[in-house]
Amino acid sequence: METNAEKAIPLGARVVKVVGRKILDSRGNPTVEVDIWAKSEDGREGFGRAAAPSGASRGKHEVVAFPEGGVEESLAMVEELGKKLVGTELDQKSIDRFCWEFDGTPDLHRVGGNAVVAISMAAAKAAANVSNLPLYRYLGGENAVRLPYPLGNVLGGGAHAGASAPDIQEFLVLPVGAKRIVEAVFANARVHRRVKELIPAKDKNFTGGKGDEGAWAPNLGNRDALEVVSEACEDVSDEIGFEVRPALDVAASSLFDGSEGKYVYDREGKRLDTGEQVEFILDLVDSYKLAYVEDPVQEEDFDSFAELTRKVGDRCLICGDDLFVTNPERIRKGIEVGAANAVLIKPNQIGTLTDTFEAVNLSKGSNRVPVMSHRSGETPDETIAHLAVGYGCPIIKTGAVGGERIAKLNELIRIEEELGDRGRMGEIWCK
Ligand code: 2PG
Ligand code: MG
Repeated sequence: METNAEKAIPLGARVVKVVGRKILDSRGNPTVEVDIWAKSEDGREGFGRAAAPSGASRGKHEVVAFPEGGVEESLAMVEELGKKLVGTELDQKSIDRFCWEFDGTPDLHRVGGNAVVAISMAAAKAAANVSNLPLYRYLGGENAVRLPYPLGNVLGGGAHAGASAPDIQEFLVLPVGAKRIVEAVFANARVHRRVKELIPAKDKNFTGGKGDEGAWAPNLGNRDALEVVSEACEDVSDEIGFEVRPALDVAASSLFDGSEGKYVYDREGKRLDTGEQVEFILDLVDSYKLAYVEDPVQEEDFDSFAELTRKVGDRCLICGDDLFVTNPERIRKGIEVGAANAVLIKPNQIGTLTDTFEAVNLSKGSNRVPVMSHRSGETPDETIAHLAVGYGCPIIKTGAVGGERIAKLNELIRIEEELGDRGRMGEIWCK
């Protein structure tokens, strides 16, 4: 599939101005926002603004978010790069290629991946704006009518919360039975609320604390946390009349101690070797009817990903985040060995929309579900909602509550409204 941006529809538009600025992310850290103005030959003006998110549990093979001098140095590079872009054609591939060439490093550490992704996304939004189309429609054309199922984080630990929270990073929910995005989004919010009501039975001192993504961060072990989330899913499924299933992001690279080759569960005082880790995950998948497990093993272990996919891939999505880092080369390697049946898509892991789109297409072409995703540090930027619809990703992982998370969810509700009768949910097969 080619997108309009890929086909480089001759907009006859050129970049007029590029401005970068430092803004706050949801953790209170600085990140980069970029504005791009453009104008077509017949005088149509366009504007695009995009901000980059930041991860806390970053994959080893991601591009580098900021240069050594941090956001300030990145912004100085954006100023220089932006001047060179002025007057050039507003064509996604050329702009993305130019960013790579200007940076000149294999991991974008000179300009910073976050600045590059903000430029790339702002360029797409400016082009959509010149074309007078919403971004999802500009990217995906007439066929962009499928809404993604929202995968929402309701309870969390790991690198996103304090030491007494669970070792597993994210306990998520996927409303697999929803017929509309608006139902799906409210189902997740309802589970989030129900989880809060259920926690005190297991954690008497729970004060309502949350982690980075708005998920509750109680003093609970992994199994207790899963009991709570799965009970909340059952309660809410009964109330609303369609199924919501539990899911996990184990973020296993954060647990892995490479020197010992063991997965260290600090809170529970457990150390598992690779075989035991795989057994542990297999048991959780069937005990809790998990719909999705992300990063069940560490980022270099393609073989264990393949083993898990072989064993439970018919009933559960096994998704690679740190494993693939949205990198086409690593996805190709995964395809060769049969690792994973879903691929997390985080544009800032790879730097540009051109690379992101290639990652999505490789995933789809190999029957892997592309899952568009936020980062733990976010802004109210809503671009990934459009990318999910425009690129036809059947799932979007973007939290359940919180301003920077609902910015994406509410945008999806608006897109669904705009699509009217043509809108449908995407196809996932872990139902
Ligand atoms: C993840 C993400 C998002 P981070 O591991 O999938 O939930 O976390 O952005 O910290 O990498
Ligand atoms: Mg992850």
